[in-house]
Amino acid sequence: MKVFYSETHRKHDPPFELFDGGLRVPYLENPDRMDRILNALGNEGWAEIIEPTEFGLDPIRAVHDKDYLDFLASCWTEWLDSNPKDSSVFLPATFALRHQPQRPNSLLGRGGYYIMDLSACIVEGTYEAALASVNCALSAAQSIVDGQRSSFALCRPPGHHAGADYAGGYCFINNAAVAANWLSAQGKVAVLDIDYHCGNGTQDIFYNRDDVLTISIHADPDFEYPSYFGHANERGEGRGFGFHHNFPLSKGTDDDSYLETLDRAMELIRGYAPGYLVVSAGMDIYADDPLGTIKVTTDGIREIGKRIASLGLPTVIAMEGGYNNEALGRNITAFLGEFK
Ligand code: SP5
Ligand code: ZN
Repeated sequence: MKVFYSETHRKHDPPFELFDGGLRVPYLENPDRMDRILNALGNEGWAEIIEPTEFGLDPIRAVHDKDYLDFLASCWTEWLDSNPKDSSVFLPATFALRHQPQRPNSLLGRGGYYIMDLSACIVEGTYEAALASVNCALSAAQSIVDGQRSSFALCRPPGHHAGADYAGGYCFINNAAVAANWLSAQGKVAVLDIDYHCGNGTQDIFYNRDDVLTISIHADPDFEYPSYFGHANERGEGRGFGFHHNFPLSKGTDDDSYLETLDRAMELIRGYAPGYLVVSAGMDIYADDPLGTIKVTTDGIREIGKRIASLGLPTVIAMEGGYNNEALGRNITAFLGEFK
């Protein structure tokens, strides 16, 4: 299996994020995650690690707002120019609420306008890393159009919380959405998001579209991040109505009940009959994930892979979350091994 991966992710290495109550904790979405996965893939023998192709900004601009991308590009130098007392990361201190705010000019104002929470820390190399990450997803998409059955985009930073004009949840550019939108020029696309958290950015980006079916299986937003998206009654809008589905799960969901939900999601994909599938593959569904509350085992993850692979669709698998670094390698190889 082709695995698209760039070392550039190492330039995005924020020293901390802020948890509930403002606790500074070491950044969970860290470069070591990739090392664990690369190590495990190296031991398998079927993974061919490939540098991504540079696709330029056009396919990214087709999904993301230009002003938002400009903000990501210039944020760090503007931050340093503002002589902050502590320049270790850029994070906003205010957040734009529901009332259609006007876009402010100040850097901190734009931060609160474009960033959803206190995990999407921007450092010097964030934009460059996010571009390399989305190029991995686009390269994987290109490879399946060229005839690969399935390819893995080993994306870091992840993407599924990033909307057309906002960052959040460790995500800046929505890798899976950019790949899905790029593939949609070739035929109908389904996006299946199995990360533990609702793929709110992907949901948002395709909410009004019927040419990309989006499905997310995740912890119920009634108790879990991202809180404001991911309820079962969010079904799409306009011509997109009926083309988005959320499957909220309760705490403690085990393999059997996860797989029952997956089967329902897969029935919807079969009914839609897409030409391509993009899987947002977060491994934070794992029982011992530090951010998770559900109880899917490594064997469960293998079975999830097997069932998704049985759809027989040309598939891009894009890396999303998963924060038990020690288990990340074996969980990803269990999942991907069913597609190889
Ligand atoms: C891509 C991805 O998986 N992003 C997830 C971002 C989730 N951030 C939520 C942080 C919530 C902090 N709560 C800590 C409770 C730890 N027990
Ligand atoms: Zn997640």
